[in-house]
Amino acid sequence: MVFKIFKKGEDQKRKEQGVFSRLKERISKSKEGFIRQMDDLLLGKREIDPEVLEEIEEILVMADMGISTVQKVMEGLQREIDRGDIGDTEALRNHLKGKIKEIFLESQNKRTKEREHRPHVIMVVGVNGVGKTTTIAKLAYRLKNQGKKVLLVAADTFRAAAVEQLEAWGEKIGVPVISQKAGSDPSAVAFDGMEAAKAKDVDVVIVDTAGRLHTQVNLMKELQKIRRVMGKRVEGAPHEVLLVLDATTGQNALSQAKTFLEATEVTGICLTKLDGTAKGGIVASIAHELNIPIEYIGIGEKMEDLRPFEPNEFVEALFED
Ligand SMILES: Nc1nc2c(ncn2[C@@H]2O[C@H](COP(=O)(O)OP(=O)(O)O)[C@@H](O)[C@H]2O)c(=O)[nH]1
Ligand SMILES: [Mg+2]
Repeated sequence: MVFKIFKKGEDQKRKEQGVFSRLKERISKSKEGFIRQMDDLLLGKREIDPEVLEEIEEILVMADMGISTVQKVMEGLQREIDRGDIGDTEALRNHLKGKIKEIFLESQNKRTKEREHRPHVIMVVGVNGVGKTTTIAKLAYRLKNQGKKVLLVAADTFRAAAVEQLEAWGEKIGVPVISQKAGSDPSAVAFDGMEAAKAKDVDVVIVDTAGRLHTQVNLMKELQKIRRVMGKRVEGAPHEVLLVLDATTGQNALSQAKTFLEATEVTGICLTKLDGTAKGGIVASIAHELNIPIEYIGIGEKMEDLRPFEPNEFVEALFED
């Protein structure tokens, strides 16, 4: 048996450091918003008293981590304190970091691993304005750079602007877009999209959908119809359903998510606009309460600003100075 040792090249290392520092910079609002507060609280204190714990709990709730998630984190910490595992405030900070990572890891193991279907169909859902179309463009850009053949499908046919927006992105990043005129049946566009995907032999198809149906029943019917049409043309499609949520809407994002979860099956979450909020605790709240993996995070409006969500990296970026 031959063992190979893969050493990371200097270039690769530098690139990773660059990526990490950009993440840190982009989520600095959250860092200032709540990690700094916690550090100020712990500064100069060595003893862990009930008041310190209460204040940490409050800071986490204020950062939109959600009561039930905060409770889970605090209970875990309390157990470790009782066992004598946490001696001082520095250890407390480290254990808190660990507890937050644990919350993520529980939901992340259900993550979409391999895109083995060809074409692999990703349906993107979410309320209007959360960043669906932009996320689709960013994702297509990412996949294209990985050498994948990508096709976009403009099944948000409610407004002409929505179709045009996707077409404009497609042109900019050099990825074809299947569309019909505004007002047409989204399922018909989805149908065309599947046919084109097979004809063009693409690797990944990403389908944009409308998030502004008047009632829950309408939403459910529409999404089911699109799914059915796609499933008939491409076996197993959609293979992934990505729910896009806007981090700046805080706990509202959670109630939106619940509405969508009732309307359709969701395999993963993309949480956008993390650069625009000081309450990054929402990431943990979503991971814990929905128990659906967070696949991607959006940290800006540039094409590079969509990242696969890596819990360790994210928590380190949040806690590191
Ligand atoms: N700052 C920031 N803005 C974003 C992000 N993702 C999307 N946006 C912006 O959110 C707005 C709505 O996005 P759009 O894709 O049209 O949302 P849709 O209605 O869900 O398709 C646009 O101005 C985007 O540039 C992000 O990660 N960070
Ligand atoms: Mg859109």
